[in-house]
Amino acid sequence: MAAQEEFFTGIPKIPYVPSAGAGDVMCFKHYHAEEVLMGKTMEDWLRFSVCYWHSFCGTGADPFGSPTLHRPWNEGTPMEAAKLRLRAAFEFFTKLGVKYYTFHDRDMAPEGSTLEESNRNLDEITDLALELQSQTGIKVLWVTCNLFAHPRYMNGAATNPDCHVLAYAGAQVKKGLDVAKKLGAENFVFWGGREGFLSIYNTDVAAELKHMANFFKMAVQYKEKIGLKCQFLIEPKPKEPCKHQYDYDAMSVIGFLKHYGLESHFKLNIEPNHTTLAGHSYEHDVVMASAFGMLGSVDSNTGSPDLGWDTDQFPMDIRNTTLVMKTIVEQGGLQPGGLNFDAKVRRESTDLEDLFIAHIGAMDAFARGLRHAIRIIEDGLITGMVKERYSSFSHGIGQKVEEGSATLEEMEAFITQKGEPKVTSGKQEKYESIFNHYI
Ligand code: XUL
Ligand code: CO
Repeated sequence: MAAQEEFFTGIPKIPYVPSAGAGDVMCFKHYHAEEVLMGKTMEDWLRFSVCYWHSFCGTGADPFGSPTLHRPWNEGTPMEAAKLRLRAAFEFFTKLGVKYYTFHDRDMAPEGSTLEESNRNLDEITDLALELQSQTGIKVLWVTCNLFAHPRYMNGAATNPDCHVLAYAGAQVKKGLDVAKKLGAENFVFWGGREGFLSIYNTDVAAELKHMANFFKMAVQYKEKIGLKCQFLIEPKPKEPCKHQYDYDAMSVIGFLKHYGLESHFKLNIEPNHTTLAGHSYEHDVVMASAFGMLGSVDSNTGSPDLGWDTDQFPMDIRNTTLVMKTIVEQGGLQPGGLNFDAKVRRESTDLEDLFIAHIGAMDAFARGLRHAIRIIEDGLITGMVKERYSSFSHGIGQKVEEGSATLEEMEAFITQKGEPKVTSGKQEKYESIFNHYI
């Protein structure tokens, strides 16, 4: 196949057609990249990114069946296919109008039989990535190292009981950080799929957590040494592939980072399908991470709450996207993070155009979420009601609690004087009705 060949023939650059009918799914009806809302373009609020592994390496294989997605870029030797895949990906990003992409080291270039060979493969493919980036202006939202697929990592990478394996992971991350610098990645993600345990009987949890923290400290040190400017992110997930993963959810990761003094070097990459696997509602970890000033990026996908595993579906639910965008707008945006579609088309969605339809639908779902969130925020009704609900903390004894200067003796004196508090309605249904008005 010639290098300049088109992979998505017959598909033009996706236009914005707000008047398009319900059946026209190959255009944006809500996402208008350059439209300015609350002082920022939609493109800057949303910072969409396409992920490489699902969209360009995914085959549709599952534990019960063979590949169903036969892609025209999977031809030739692994290195030839890696180059075709990269060209196909850049054609896709350009036609879709997305400025960012994300990848694991091993989905961009095949793993060799030694670290040196893997690194050479990565050098060769990232040379081409750099060329395509400068031709198109498309950038890397984040890079990550795959520290979970190779058999050597079956008992963990940074938490492996054998330091020889931890060292391999360290060497791999060193190269990953070099690649991040070479390609100007804006973030670097750590997702600890094998950092956890399957049996507590054979596991020294305290040792493993300390090793993981020290591993992160080595990464911070090397990042500073090479002058890499990107934001480090940890992606929580409670389970799968491990029975229990240490980065269980946003609060576990925040607690871990603070315990080991790493909180100023990391933020969180929240994936809502992981949040729901942890037993929380869709928006929970986005809200919690943001409350601590640690929401760095979002792996925008969804699960099926009626299933117990990570289905990585494209996010299409407007209520969910509205709640996520409300948090993002309230914190002033996600930069240098973004909304990365860590999502895969279904095994049964076998047409090449399904890749476009999925991304367009999800981008429109987030664009609608953004428009709704901005109406909610600009109207100020819900914000005003919440503010009023906490108004007792703006003066008197409440203000002292707010500032952290109150004592239990003062609480007692206050109650002795004021007696029993009045019950106040939480008005949940009123809030829900008002929220529904905007979507
Ligand atoms: C796994 C997952 C990963 C990370 C990057 O559930 O979400 O793809 O986003 O390793
Ligand atoms: Co993810």
